[in-house]
Amino acid sequence: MTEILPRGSESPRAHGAGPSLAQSHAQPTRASDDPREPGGNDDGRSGTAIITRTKPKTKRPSLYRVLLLNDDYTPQEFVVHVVEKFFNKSQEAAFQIMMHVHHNGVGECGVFTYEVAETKVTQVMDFARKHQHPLQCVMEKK
Ligand code: TYC
Repeated sequence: MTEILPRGSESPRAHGAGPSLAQSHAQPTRASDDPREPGGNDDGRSGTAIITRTKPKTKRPSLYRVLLLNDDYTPQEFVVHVVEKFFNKSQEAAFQIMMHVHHNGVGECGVFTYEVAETKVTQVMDFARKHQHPLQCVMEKK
């Protein structure tokens, strides 16, 4: 993909760099950088200076925590099984997560992009309902 860039945005920043990412989509901030501006940095021949980007600009997806909520009825063993089965945790890690939820009311099973998180929530809720347990699973934006 090649796109036409506003002047001043031809050096994409690395992920996590600096506070001024917002400027990368902005119009030229100096009149002299605007090719439409008389006396600016225009090449003075075509009336238009074009800078292209060959590398696509990537955007990091938003991330979502998938949480289990405590209740008084779902058996501990069932919760451990759910965490192993849907969040690919070892029995030991799943037990720790279950106990965290049991003691704190809520706990994180994993962090995913939106559609993966939504799928996990649906899978857990369907599985709990099928086994007639009131276990609740939710997602929250990080
Ligand atoms: N509190 C439940 C019990 O004592 C166990 C439990 C843990 C339930 C975690 C839900 O997300 C949960 N049987």
